[in-house]
Amino acid sequence: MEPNLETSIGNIKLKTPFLNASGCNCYSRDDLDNLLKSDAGGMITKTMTLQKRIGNPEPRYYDNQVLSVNSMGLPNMGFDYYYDYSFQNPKEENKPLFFSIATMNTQDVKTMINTISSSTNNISGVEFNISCPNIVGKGQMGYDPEQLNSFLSQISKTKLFDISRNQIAIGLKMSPYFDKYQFQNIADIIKEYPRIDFLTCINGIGNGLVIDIENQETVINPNNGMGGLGGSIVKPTGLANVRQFKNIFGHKLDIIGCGGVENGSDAFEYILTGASCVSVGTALVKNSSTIFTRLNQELKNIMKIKNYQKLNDFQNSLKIKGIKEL
Ligand code: RRO
Repeated sequence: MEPNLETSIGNIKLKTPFLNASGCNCYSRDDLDNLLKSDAGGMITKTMTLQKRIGNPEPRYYDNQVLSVNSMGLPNMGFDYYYDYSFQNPKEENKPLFFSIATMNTQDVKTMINTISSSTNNISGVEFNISCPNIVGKGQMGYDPEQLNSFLSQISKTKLFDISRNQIAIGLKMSPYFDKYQFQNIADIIKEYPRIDFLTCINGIGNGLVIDIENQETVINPNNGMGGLGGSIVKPTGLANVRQFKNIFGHKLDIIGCGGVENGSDAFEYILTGASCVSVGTALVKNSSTIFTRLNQELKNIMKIKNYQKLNDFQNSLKIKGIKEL
């Protein structure tokens, strides 16, 4: 029998665990239509602000065999554009559509989520991006626990948080953390908001510097040539972040693994570590949305070899070397 790849984010069901990572191939209607037609299990928009933004000067994205670096600066078409698009994608017929929402301006966030709350028919989830590494003059909320708590406290009083989990999943796009105590500190805040269904771990590792040695210059222009890192070099950090938050939260929320997923075995690793879904960033930009067909097949092939019928047969079952199971 063919392995079954069905999974869920909160109470939202997906046919396969793969989504695009926000920011990757999801800026325009054409991009979103390509995702809609693809074999991804779900799709998410570019992080949006209330008003359209053009973002940082180019060149602002670069990739090679092992990494990507970007300082896009949140270019997006503005909330109304994506909200209008959502009406082309009725929930029952198509794949779940998630909205990625920028969190720089809480008043604007409230305006956006009030509109979403007035008609949730076409939107299956909202992911608040608390971790953009590239906004000039703004640190990441993900690294500022007080600011995060104040933001969550305000938005948790809006209508969005009263909508049933069956209608809409609510999540956070997380910064990458590196110190053991950071995980617990951030989790202690998130625990206070039990309506949060999912965390997406991780956004790019901020402010990396990639150099073109031939020209002795940076490969991108904004932010003194520094930007968020993605691609296969960030996979160990992504996996560790999924693991740490899964250890803390258990079944209380779902985790979407993100960072360096290029093939089925990368996805297998994330699910083994505790992820329910896996998003694809750099590898999607390098290929196109047809990558999802290959990823589904490769994950199924691994499951067949290992005799797993469904994701739950191995999800969150990572063993620690040298420790015997009881
Ligand atoms: O647009 C960007 O510069 C950007 C965003 Br909002 C983000 O969340 N992560 C990233 O690597 N780039």
